[in-house]
Amino acid sequence: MSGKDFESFREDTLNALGLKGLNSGIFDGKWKDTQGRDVYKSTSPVDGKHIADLTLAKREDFDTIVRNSRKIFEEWRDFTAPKRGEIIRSLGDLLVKRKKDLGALVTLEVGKTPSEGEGEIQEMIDVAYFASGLSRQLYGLTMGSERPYHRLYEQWVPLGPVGIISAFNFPAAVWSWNAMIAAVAGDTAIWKPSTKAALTATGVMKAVSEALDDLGAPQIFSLMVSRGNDGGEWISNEKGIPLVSFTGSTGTGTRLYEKVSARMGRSILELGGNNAAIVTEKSDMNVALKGVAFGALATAGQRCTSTRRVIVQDTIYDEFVDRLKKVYSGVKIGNPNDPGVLVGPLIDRKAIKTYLDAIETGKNQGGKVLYQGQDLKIQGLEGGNYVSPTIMEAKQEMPIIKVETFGPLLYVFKYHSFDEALKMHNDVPQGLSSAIFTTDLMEEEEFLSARGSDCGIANVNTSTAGAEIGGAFGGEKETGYGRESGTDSWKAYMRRQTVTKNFGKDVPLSQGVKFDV
Ligand code: UN1
Repeated sequence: MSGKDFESFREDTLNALGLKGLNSGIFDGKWKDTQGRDVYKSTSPVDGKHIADLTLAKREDFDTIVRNSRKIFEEWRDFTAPKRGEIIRSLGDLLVKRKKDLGALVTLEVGKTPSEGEGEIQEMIDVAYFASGLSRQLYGLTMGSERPYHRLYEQWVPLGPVGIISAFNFPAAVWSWNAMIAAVAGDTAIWKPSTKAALTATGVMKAVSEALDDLGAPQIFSLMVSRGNDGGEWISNEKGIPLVSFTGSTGTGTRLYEKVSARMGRSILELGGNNAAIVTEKSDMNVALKGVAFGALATAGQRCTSTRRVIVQDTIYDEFVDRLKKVYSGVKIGNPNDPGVLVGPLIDRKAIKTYLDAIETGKNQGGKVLYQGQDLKIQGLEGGNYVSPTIMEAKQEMPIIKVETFGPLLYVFKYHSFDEALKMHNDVPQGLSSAIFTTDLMEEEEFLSARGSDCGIANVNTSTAGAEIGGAFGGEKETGYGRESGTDSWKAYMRRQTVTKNFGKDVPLSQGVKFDV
């Protein structure tokens, strides 16, 4: 696809979603005026060109959003949970119809391949249907009371407006992990997206708000595109937002956590990952190569779940590295819309600098480059942010390997004993995702035992990346706190209430306490 073709793709995508020119980035039940507000200029990493403009929220916009969100919450919590589920299921149906257009917007603004862009909208659809099913399964437990004529049980009650702060790399899916579950739980949601993906957020919000209108449902979701850390600060300090779900860096997440906790709010934190795959001599090497290549290269290595380290048994090390290099040399990099391209651009120029700096630092710390990554210029898309991927032979003592670099930089380590591999695997501050490639039951079970992977996600013979929405998603250590999306993550979006009912004629006390009046 030439630069010119990409221009028509951009026009078609923006027209299909009604996003051309200046758009409001602030939705509080209605789209706010674009007049007299500061503007954020969105550009595409594919060709570096301007896409559209968005208005930025002011403090008073935030205050209105919180007020409205609270008002809508008071209405929404009175809908029965199955009714809420029905509405969210209909939203899923709508997203099926908009999958192509919204997927194209992800490609345009973030540079994912169409398959990955549409995959992200599919992730939204999946979680909408999952949440709809959950709406009839928000179970509380019933216990036998120790007192006669008493009933004792737990129930789950809606929490209030939930703050969702999302990163650029999953600009639509991660919002829906939180928003769809929050909605069936009876909450409303206030979304502050990364400005780097704010147009996708605006497109999603347009589609979703129109659907809610069509369904005659309340506008339970709001959007606040804001400058830099503004929105994050406002949300962290706002007592009216009892839960904040944050995706982003460990540094920002830690500061947010402190502020939210100081006001007794709750947080879900999905912070940095530094995910490793262990490849043993008992692995099926074809499977391992595919799994590692997908993990390291998909989304140009800009997933929280990207494979950043591969720990290979010494007996197969040379063969594995040789074959991995061959796989890398066959991977097409460039315009994500071009057929066969698997690696698109990094998000911005700053990301390229961070990536290239990490390679230099790695070399200075004793790393040996086995496959050299560099800044790439793609013909017709000279303003785009392309790099080729890197494979670096690394040692555990190199400080850089403990840092998450958002880009296609893969460190390779050699191990001798399985114990050593596990030790290397866990010897980083982060704990999001992990994988082992082996056909040996003992190795697999060791990896999944208490002394095995210390991550929130542990995979066998599949990549660290590419989780399904049905499993709870989240990590340990510096990756943060809490789980999103699957199984019982919904509990974080509700408050638990323990209920004791007496239907007798006396007031017997627990623990046998006597208090006769
Ligand atoms: C993220 O990078 O923040 O597991 C989320 C995956 C995707 C989600 C990644 N389903 O790779």
